[in-house]
Amino acid sequence: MKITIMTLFPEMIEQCISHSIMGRAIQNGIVNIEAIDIRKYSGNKHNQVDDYPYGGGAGMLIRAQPVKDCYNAIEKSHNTRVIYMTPAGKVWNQKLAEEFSNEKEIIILCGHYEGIDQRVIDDIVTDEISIGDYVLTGGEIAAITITDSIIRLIDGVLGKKESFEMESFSDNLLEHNHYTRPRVFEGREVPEVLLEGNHKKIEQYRREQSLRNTAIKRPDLLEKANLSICEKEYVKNFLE
Ligand code: 6GU
Repeated sequence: MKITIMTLFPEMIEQCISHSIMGRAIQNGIVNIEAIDIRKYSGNKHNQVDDYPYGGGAGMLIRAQPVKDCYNAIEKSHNTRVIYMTPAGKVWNQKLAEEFSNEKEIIILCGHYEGIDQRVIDDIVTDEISIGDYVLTGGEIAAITITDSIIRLIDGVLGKKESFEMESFSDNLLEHNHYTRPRVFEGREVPEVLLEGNHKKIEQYRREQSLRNTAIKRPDLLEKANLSICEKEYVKNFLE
């Protein structure tokens, strides 16, 4: 997969993606992530990309032309999806991450200042995405967030396939708790069932933990989760 990020702060992106699992996926050639500096397409010798808003008001806007020229410079297919990072977009979730992880190419546009001239958004953007109901100073951190959530779903990026088959949100349930050595840490013991080696019992215990965690921390998820009649009864123990 190729992800191209249009931004005024390419170093921010490059720094973040060069570590850990994203860094390794790039090294291994599984994904190709490129941050392009919109400022390179300013078209003037001061490298100025912003201007005052028509109609007045606070703040500056990114002009349409540098964004369009930057977009035109990207090698792409005719149907490449273009995501604009904006708090006014659709709120990102695991389902969207799964959907986008099947794309061959994605372009992400990061805004800054008060925004971008609407005409270039109307022209090139296919999807407007937010990462939650709060305001960030720019789209870069949001772009890195969605990029991470997409590429970890691509085959070969994580070690074992099961490492994301059994994780939070995969069935609208949160994960069970995890324990490693030592058996007793500052007086807190590892649950006995995990030490006994009965895999059926362990699986059952973990399922119950997962249901319990979801009922306590994110009861809103239970509606969409796929529960048996028994499990529906079980979670009632943890709901008010
Ligand atoms: Cl995508 N951008 C900005 N600037 N703020 C946000 C956001 C995006 N998502 C939530 N807040």
